[in-house]
Parts: sequence; C-alpha cells; structure tokens
Amino acid sequence: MVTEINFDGIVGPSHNYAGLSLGNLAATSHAGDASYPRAAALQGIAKMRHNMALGLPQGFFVPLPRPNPDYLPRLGATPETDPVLTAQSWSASSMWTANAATVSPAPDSADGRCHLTPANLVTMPHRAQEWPDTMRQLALAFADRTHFALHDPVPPTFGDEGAANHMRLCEGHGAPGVEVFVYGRSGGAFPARQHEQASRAVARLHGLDPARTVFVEQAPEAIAAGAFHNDVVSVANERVLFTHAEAFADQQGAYDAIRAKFPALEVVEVPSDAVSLGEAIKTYLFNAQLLTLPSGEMGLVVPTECTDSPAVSAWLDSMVASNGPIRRVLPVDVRQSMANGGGPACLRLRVVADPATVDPRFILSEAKADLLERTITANWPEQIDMADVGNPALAKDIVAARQALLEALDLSELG
Ligand code: SUG
Repeated sequence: MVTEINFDGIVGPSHNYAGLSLGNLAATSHAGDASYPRAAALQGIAKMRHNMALGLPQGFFVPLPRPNPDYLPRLGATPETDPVLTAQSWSASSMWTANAATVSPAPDSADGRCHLTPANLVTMPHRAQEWPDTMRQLALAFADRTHFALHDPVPPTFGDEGAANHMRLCEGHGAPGVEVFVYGRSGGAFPARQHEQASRAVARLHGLDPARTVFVEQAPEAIAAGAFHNDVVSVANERVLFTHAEAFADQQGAYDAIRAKFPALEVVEVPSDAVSLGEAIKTYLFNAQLLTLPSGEMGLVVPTECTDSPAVSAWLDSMVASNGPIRRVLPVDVRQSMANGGGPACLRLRVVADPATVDPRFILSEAKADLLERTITANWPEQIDMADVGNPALAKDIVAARQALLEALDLSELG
C-alpha cells in the first residue's frame, strides 16, 4: 500500500557545534558548545519510536562517513593548520535528511515512478560534501527501478537544499498532488540557499505537470530573521498548509497561486501578533511534522521548545480548541539537534511509496530500534568539546562507531 514513510537521519557519532551555517541562528549561537552525540542520537531514536507508536511507518538513513577522509587532502589542508576546514570534514549534518533530496511521489510524475533528486547543498561547504554519499545510500534504499527514479543532483551553479523547500498538497498521499517549490532571492546579510532555477530544474526532471506545480518566493525578511529554509516557517500535509503570516514574499499571492491549482487548500496561518516571526524561528513551531494519523486526524509533532514558550503554547492550545484540521499537538525532545537548527521536520525525509518496495534494511521496527539504541549506547562518544574536533584518536573512535552501526544493520557496503 502506498503511504507516507518518514526516513529520519540517525545522528552521527561526530555531532558537534562548530557554528558552520551562517544564517542559521541556533547553530551560530551554539558555536563552541560541548555536544553530546550519544544523547543526540538517542533523542532521534526516541522520536522515531514516538511516531511508530502512533501507527506510522518509519524509515531511517545511516550517518555519512566522518571525518570525511577525502575532504582535507583534496584541499591540501591539515587538522593542525586548518581548524574550520577540519570542523567541516567532521560535520554530522547529514542527520537533517529533509535536505537529503527532493522527492516527487509516483502519482505526480509523468512516468508513474517516485522521483528523487539528491540536494547539492552548495551554499554551505560542510553540507556540499554530503550528496555523493547520500546518493549511494538512496541508490541502495530505493534500488527498485520499476518504482523509483534517482537523478543526479542539479549542477552546482544553482543551489538546491532539497525537500526543506518543497511542499505537497493532495487529497490523500496516494492521490495526485500539487507540488510547491519555495525559493529564496535574498535574505539581508544571510544567503538564500534555495535557487529558483534549481527548483525549476527538479520539477522538470521529475516530470511534473506544470498545471500541478507552483513556484513561490520565500520572504527575504524571513531569511534575514533566520529562516534559512522554508520548512522553518511553513509545513504542508494533504489539504493543509500550516504557515506563519510572514513566510512568503507575497503571502496572499502564494495562497492564491496554490489555490488556483489546488482549490481544496486549507490554510492555517499563525498571525504575527500571536507568534512573532522571531519566536516562531526560535521555537521551530513550523519545523514540525504535520502527520495524518491512522484515525484520519492530523497531528503536529513539535519540539518541546514550543510547549516551553508561553506565546507558542497559548497559540497551540487555541488551535486545538478551535475546529481546525490539526487536532493533536505531540511534543518531542530533540534538543541536541535543535541547538544546531534542526527540528523534528529537518530530521526526516518524506517518501510516499509502498514500504514493500523499499530495501527493508532501511525500515525501522521496535526490535531494530532496540538494536540501534544498544549500538549507539555502546559506541557513540558521550561528549565532544570543540577542542576535540580533529583529534586523531577520537576520529578513530568515530569511524569505528559508524562501522559498528553498519555491521549491526547489515549495511557494510556503505562502509
Ligand atoms: O544546514 N545545521 C543545518 C540545519 C539544517 C536544518 N534543516 C532544515 N531546516 N530542513 C544547516 O544549517 C549546523 C552545523 C554546524 O554549525 O556545525 C548545520 O549544518
């Protein structure tokens, strides 16, 4: 049966706070903090278990090889002399799988296959190294060519950040959808990471019908305020677009453009006087997983930062008390990821497909979650201080930890 499967990125053993992402205020404000990779990865597993317990199918991707063995040699650099490049080569940023690829489900594409394009992530050096290894993993997980088409990334001329800037509206996940691509043009002092031409290229390559495709510009003010991806200020599921009032360059124009192609659109807009743009970005209210539960009701999986905020929790209470389409609020603790600007929605890639067509090694079960927890507890470093990044002994432990995970999951070919 075709359904939505969320593939979460397992937090890698090198998780650290190097402050590498300009424009990502959480990441830059935590630069230099000690990180807790073991706790971070266990928080991620707990989130996956939480969503599985709701009756939802769950997949995962494994961390990429870090420190990336090719990164420094190809730049003629060394850990002794180049600390920033070294931190880039250690980045565990592939945990945010919303940036792994853009996915167009089979009902939307001309050839009736589910199309995936890995994101080139060229704007940030530590992220631009991800796609070749991401692609290897996608090729394995979605090897069934009768159901999946895997493209090369868009050429690096145009920055592409994947599903974080892509939304899909539909009557049900298995029905044809209208795909909305959100791009940035400018963002004050901060870069616009999703280029319009990258979005247009992905839509063409995926064989989408122009009558069911919409391109919308993100508000430059939102980028300037720290919304470095659209999924920091909007999320969609089925008929519902849940968005901040200041998400798009032309807010009403965006609603009209989507409604012209998807008349059933229901907008749940959070006004700025209820939750300011700054508070929305700080709490990651919109970096939520908006999920259709088995009952047919929609639930919003939010980070606990939202329920800690008086303004956001008051707004969420009023939303649930109203007769709106989002019926449940489900908080999860992903604080280690949040401190690097990655909430519940960043940590997952949505793929609409029949789970039976996916390599079962990437599908989670309770028993496999137990196995992941045991492997992480036994192998992931408990703490990494910034001064440890580049340390050869720690690098060895990190490589061994990932290897132990691959062996446990029978995925040694990704070694
Ligand atoms: O690309 N943080 C990530 C967070 C990605 C969030 N993803 C979505 N919004 N979908 C980024 O900015 C921080 C890494 C560091 O500073 O060490 C980082 O890469």
